Amino acid sequence: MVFKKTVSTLAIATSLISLSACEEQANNHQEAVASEPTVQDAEIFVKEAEAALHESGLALGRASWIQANFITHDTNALVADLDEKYTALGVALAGKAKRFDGLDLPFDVRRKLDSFKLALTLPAPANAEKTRELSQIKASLDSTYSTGKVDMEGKSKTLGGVSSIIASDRNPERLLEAWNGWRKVSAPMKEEFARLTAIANEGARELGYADVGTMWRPNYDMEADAFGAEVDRLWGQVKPLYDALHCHARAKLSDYYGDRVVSDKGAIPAHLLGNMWAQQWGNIYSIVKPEGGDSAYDLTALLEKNGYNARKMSKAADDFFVSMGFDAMPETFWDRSLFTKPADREVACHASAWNLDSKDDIRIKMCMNVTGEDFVTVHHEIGHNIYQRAYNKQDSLYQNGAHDGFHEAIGDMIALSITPDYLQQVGLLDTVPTAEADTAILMRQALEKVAFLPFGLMVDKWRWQVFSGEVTPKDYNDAWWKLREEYQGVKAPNDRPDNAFDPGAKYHIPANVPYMRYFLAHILQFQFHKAACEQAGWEGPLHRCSVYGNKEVGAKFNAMMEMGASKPWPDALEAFTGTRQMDGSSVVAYFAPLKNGWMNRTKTGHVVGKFLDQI
Ligand code: X8Z
Ligand code: ZN
Repeated sequence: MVFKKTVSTLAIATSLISLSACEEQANNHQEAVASEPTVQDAEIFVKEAEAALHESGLALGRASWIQANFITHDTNALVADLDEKYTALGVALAGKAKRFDGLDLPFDVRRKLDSFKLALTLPAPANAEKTRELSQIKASLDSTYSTGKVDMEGKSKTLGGVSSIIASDRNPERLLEAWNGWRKVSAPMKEEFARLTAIANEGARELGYADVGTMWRPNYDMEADAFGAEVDRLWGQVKPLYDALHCHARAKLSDYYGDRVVSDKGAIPAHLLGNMWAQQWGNIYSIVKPEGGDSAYDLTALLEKNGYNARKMSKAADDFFVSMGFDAMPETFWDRSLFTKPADREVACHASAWNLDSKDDIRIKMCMNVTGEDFVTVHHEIGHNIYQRAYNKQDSLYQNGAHDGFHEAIGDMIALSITPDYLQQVGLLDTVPTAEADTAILMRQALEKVAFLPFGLMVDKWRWQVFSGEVTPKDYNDAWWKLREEYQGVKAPNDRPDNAFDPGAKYHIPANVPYMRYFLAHILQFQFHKAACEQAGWEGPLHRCSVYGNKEVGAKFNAMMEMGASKPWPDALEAFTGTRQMDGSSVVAYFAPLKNGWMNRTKTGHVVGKFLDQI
């Protein structure tokens, strides 16, 4: 995998030359050997196929970078073209890998062969026209999202524009207008999304899977059904915490807006939670803050006060990793990354991290604002870069996360160390607040992290239902809102139009990025954080622990990351945490002072966790 945009599972790799060369080599080889393949045949196949994918990665990688930084008709067409070739190569290799299915093989050969079968996020059938159509649809959905505009108040607004209204406005009508406006952008995506689903499912079936979802789930070193049960188990561990937060936030919103806008029973209308998708609720802190809530610092205000800009925020994230013993980002990172939204062209603003040469040409692409939220996000993105560089000595097929949830958890784990002590050390905070501020600090964190959990879970619950055919296009939107209510306790603020396709208003649906990784990352980052704090000998509450400057923790973290995807993920988890299971109890432990203290004492009489119950 030469190129990898970490928001995508697969290492995108393609080139026409290497496709035909590889096919030719594979065909010649097939003719040369008897019909019964040998271990040596498998080894040769894996080596050649891995090299072909690796080499061809450069072309699509560079084209995708240019397209994401300069979206035009032509850059979209170039990416569609290269993506088509990559998909055809991936499908051909996966098909050929099947030949070795029954063979007893060395561990690495088997692991790599299996990875060919699972590598494509969206496989195409072995049909040139459909492969082309799939790549064109992908490019079209992607650019529809990234260039979407909302006509509001006589102006044409970007997602950033309507998102900042949702984040800061408190007028329910204006919030509703921004919320509905952005969903007009996704309505026209529905037909293309349905067609994409049909083609990719056909591709998955040709590779021996029931559907695309059944092909996504075995990416976690376990059977598809076992993985479904695993995420439900993890959700069961953290659900009581979410229910308590939901109950509290709903009561506060109801007090603030009045019962006519928010009832203190049932689901919360989705436009009032400070985020376009109601996935993180930190922007309504001022409404839901606990007593003494102003004793916690406001990170946005601290950054503004101290003259931070996008580069300075990125430098702070880089410095954090350096303090733990990692090399600083290379010069090219600072020269080639995109840090702020350019005024004169269309770019894909959704934040991402890239590795263009599978060595150290690592970059981020963000439309950063000076906010606490983006400060955390830039740690998230640079965390991806740190992981990419840590595993760059691995074979190309192993240059990936232990699983995709690990990749999403690295930078987030570091951001959990942005504590008052740390902020004081780097000169952002004058005095460290006393323990009296803990409830407030934890509430801010819960609004970001705990609120996210059911959203992280339901997005792919929906997609799995769509891929399996349980939900058909006519029910796309209703099924989406059913899951939103069931897991998040969030409802559409008004009737949805017949043509609505609200899932498409969330980046990862038109961009085809699997989403369960973020749910897993929100479990894993707390597991990593707790393990790191234990390694550091920390004995206080977890939300006050920072591993800033701790080189021993850095070395151990690096040892896990260096493994890349070379071993099943429980091995990587064990290397850092000493345990082989994902476990939600670290989330629960982190928030225990909030849940067991203040949140449990307030608002008795409110119905906790009964979102659908309107009584
Ligand atoms: O997509 C992202 C990252 C890029 S991998 C910015 N995240 C999810 C989202 O924005 O929905 C991070 C948190 C969840
Ligand atoms: Zn990410």
